[in-house]
Amino acid sequence: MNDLADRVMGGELRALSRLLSLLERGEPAAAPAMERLDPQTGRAYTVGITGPPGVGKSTLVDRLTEHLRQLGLSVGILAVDPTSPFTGGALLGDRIRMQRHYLDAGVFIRSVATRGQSGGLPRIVKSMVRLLDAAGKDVVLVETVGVGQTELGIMGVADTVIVTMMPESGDAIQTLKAGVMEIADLYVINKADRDGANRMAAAVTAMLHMSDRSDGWNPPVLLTQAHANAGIAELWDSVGQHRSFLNDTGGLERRRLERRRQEFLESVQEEIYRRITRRLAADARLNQLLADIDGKQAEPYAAALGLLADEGLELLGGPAAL
Ligand SMILES: Nc1nc2c(ncn2[C@@H]2O[C@H](COP(=O)(O)OP(=O)(O)O)[C@@H](O)[C@H]2O)c(=O)[nH]1
Ligand SMILES: [Mg+2]
Repeated sequence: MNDLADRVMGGELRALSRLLSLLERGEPAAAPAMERLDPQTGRAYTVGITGPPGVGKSTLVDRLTEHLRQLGLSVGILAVDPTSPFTGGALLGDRIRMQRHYLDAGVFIRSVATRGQSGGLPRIVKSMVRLLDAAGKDVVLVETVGVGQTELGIMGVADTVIVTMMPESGDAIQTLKAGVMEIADLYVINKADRDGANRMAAAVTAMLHMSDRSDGWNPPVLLTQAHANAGIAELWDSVGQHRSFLNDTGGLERRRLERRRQEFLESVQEEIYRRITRRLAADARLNQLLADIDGKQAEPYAAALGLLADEGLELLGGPAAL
C-alpha cells in the first residue's frame, strides 16, 4: 500500500485513480496509503461550488479550470452528486461539460458516486480532497449539488464555498436558509444574461445586510455568464480575497483543523456502521435482537444503547476485525 502512496506522489495517474476507488468503496485498505500521504497535504487550496441542479456549476468549474490553467496552476476536480443513488445522468452531463480538460495532464477530474449515503456530504469526499492535495494539485474544485444537508456539508471540505444561483429560480432567495447563509463565502448569480439577474443580486445583498457573519467576512455577490466565460477572472479574484482574509484572521487554519477532526469522527461513525451491517448477516445474537425489535420485545433506541454499552466492541468484531 505504501507503494501505492509513493506512486501517487510520483505523479502516477493510475495509482491516484486506484486509491480514489478504494476510498470510494470504503475499503480500509486505503488507510495505510492515506497515512503515508498525509504529511504531503496542506498545500492545495480547496474551493466548493454548490447550488441547485442546472444553475451552471459544471460550466463554472470548466471555465474556472481554464482560467487556473492559464495562471499555470494544476487543478483537481471532484464532481459529487449525492442526490440519488442513480447519478449516471448528471455525472455524464458533467463529463461532457468538462471534456476538453481530459487531455490536459494538469487537470484531474473525478466523478464521485456516493451511493445514496444519507446525511451530509460523505466523509470520503474529505479524504479524496486530501488525496488530490497530496498528489500535488494546486487547486481542488469540488462541485456538489446543493440540496438540504449536502449543501451544508460542503463547508466541511472547502476553504472557500461558492453558492451558485440563477435568475428565474424565484424561490432561491427563500431557500437561502440561515444555515446556507452561514456557509456561503461568495454568492454567484450565474446566467446573468437572463432577465432578473441584477434584481436577484440586489435581493441577496439586502439579505446579507440583515445578517452578521460570525467570522466578520462580508460575502460578495457576483454576476457570471459561465457559458460565455464572463465574470470568471473576477470570481477567481474574489476567491483570492477570501483566501487572504482567512490567512490574515487565522480562519484557514481553524477551518482545516475542524475538517480533520470531522473526518476522524465521521470515519469512526462510518466504520461502526459498516461493521454492524456486515455482522447483521452473520451474528445470531444480533439477529435475535432485530427479531425482538420487530416483535416489540425491544425498543429501537434503548436496544441500540444497550447493545453498545454491553457488548458493542465484541459484536462489532473487536480490534481484530480491522
Ligand atoms: N444562458 C446561460 N446558460 C448557461 C450559463 N452557464 C451555463 N449555462 C447552461 O446551463 C445548463 C446547465 O449547466 P451545468 O453547468 O450542467 O449546470 P449544473 O447542473 O449546475 O452543473 C447547460 O446547458 C449550460 O450550457 C449562462 O451563464 N447562461
Ligand atoms: Mg453539474
